Amino acid sequence: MKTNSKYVIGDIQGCYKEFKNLIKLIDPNKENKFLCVGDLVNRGPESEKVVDYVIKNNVKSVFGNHDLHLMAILIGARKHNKKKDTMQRLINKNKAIEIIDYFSQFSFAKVVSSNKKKSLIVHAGVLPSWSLDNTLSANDELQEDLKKDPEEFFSTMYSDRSKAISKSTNKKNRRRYLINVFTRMRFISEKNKLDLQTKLKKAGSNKFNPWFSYKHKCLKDVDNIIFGHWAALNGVTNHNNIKGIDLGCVWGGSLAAINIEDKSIITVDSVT
Ligand SMILES: [Mn+2]
Repeated sequence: MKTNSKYVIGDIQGCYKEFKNLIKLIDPNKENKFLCVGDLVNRGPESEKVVDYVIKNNVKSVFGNHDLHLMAILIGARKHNKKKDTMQRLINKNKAIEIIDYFSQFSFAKVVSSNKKKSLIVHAGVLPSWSLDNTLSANDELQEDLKKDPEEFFSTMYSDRSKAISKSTNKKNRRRYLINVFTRMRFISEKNKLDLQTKLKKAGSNKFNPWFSYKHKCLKDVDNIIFGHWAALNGVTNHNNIKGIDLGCVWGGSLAAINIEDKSIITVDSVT
C-alpha cells in the first residue's frame, strides 16, 4: 500500500466493524490521511462506536443528512424515530455537548488537494450552475448560520424545500434548499428544482435527471467531485470526474474508500 495517500471513505452509517476493517487496509501505518463523505451514523448497528472512534482519532467528515439528524436529536429539535433510527445507544451515552461540538467543525463542502489534484467532497451533490466559489460560499453561509444559532438551524431544517431561492428572499427557505442540495439531493431539473422523493436510479418524471448528469461549472476549478448518499447507484455515475462512493454497506453491500489521486477504490464487504 502506498503511503501519504489521501482517501475519502463512503457512508459508514454505524457499520463500525467494516469501518475498522477498511482503516486497517488503507492506513496500516497511520501515514495516510482520510476523511469521510458523511452519514457516519444511523440505520446501522454501532453508531456509538463509530462516533467514539471519530472523536478520539480526530477523523473529519462532511455533513450527511443522518449526521445532521443526530445533531437535531441531541439538541432537542427532533425525536429519535424508534421505527427507523438506530441511535438510541449513542443518545443514551449523554455526550450531546461533546458530539455537537465535534460535529460542528464539519463542513457541507470541502476541497481536498493531493499533489496537483483537487477534489471537492460533498455528501449528496452540488448544483450544476455553481462554480467552486459559489459552492464554498453556500457552505460558508450554512456553517455560519449553524454556529450562530444551532437551535434555530436544526429546528427549521426539516422540509422538502425543493425550489431554489435567492439570498434576498426568505432566509429559512433558502437554508433548507441549500441543506437539501448538499445532503439529500439525487435528482434535479434544469431549473434547479429537486426531486427529493425518489431514491432509485430513475426519477419519477423525465423532467428530473441525476444531478451529476449535467455539465458542472465547478469542474473547471476542481479535478473531481466525490459524493456518497446514493446507495442505489452502487457507485456508477458514468462520469470520469464525478465519483459516487456509497456502496450500501449498511444494506449488505460494501464500504469503500477512494484514493483522490488516482481514483482507485478499495472496498471491504459488509459483515452483517
Ligand atoms: Mn445520506
